[in-house]
Amino acid sequence: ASLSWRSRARGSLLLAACADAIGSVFEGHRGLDPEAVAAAVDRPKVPLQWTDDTAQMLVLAEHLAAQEGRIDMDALAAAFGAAWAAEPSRGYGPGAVTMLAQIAAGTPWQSAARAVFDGAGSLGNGAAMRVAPIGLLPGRNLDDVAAAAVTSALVSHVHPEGIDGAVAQALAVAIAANTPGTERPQANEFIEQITARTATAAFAADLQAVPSLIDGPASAIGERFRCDATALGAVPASIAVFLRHPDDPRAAIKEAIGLGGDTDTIAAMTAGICGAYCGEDAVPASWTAVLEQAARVLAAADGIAGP
Ligand code: R7I
Ligand code: MG
Ligand code: MG
Ligand code: MG
Repeated sequence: ASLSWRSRARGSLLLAACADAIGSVFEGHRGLDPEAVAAAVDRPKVPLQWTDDTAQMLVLAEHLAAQEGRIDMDALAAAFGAAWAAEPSRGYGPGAVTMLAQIAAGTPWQSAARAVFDGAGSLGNGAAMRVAPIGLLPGRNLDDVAAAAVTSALVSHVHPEGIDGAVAQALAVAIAANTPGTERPQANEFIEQITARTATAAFAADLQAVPSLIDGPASAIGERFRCDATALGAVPASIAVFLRHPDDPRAAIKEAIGLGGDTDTIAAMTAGICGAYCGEDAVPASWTAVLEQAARVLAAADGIAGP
């Protein structure tokens, strides 16, 4: 039977939220013990409490649902600011805190987003980590997805690499959601569809390295990419792990966390792509049962996927 769009949206948001929670225990650590990672995935710490990645992903999904798939940049920026102000201890990045505090205090996002990192704007992975809902809007072609990803990024991440991270991750989710479950995603084609729509030479080069990392050892991913809180360091690595384990979210999440570094975010982005490909039935029921605000995650998915 073919997967419904709703099942794919639910699978993506649920797995992203679960992986964020499971991966957050290891964020910032390097040289992780594979057995400790496997234990954390197979017997996670209960309840599954997610971080800023999922907090912002839910804000974006709920915004899109309320606006019938459109983005009102002023309202979206205000909603991110309000979510941070309500729960500032979700593990936000330092640039994000500076920017969201300004937005919450009434500074226009146009100046707040541009001011961080000495005026360069953030190249962090924050615009990418929250973007899955854009790849899950029904009836969009890949150019539409890329354009909406740019718009969603600009309220906080104006550096070209911060934007490219959101474009690449949104496209990965969209391509996965449009791949029939009977077909395995093909790495070269998957990457070409993304690089046709990213803007920077850095993203083109790193994404083009991904197909060579599908069959070798996982350690080669950690050697090629920084696996840190930057967009360039995290997004190509996440796509690589997905392409290695498209229909096995547990294996994908173990491998993503095992890279070390930005473990919640890389695991969440990897899992968000897996869920778009596999659908809701691939989410371990034992995880959903202990996931913080699981009903809200499901409602957010249904809100963007439609009936
Ligand atoms: O992008 P952002 O929201 O961070 C997301 C990360 C994820 O790991 C979450 O789980 C959470 O832990 O934070 O927040 P930013 O602070 O804007 O960017 C993240 C990091 O990217 C920063 O702390 C910097 O290390 C790095 N970074 C930059 N470094 C140098 N120059 C971002 N922009 C720059 C830059 O211009
Ligand atoms: Mg986080
Ligand atoms: Mg953090
Ligand atoms: Mg993180």
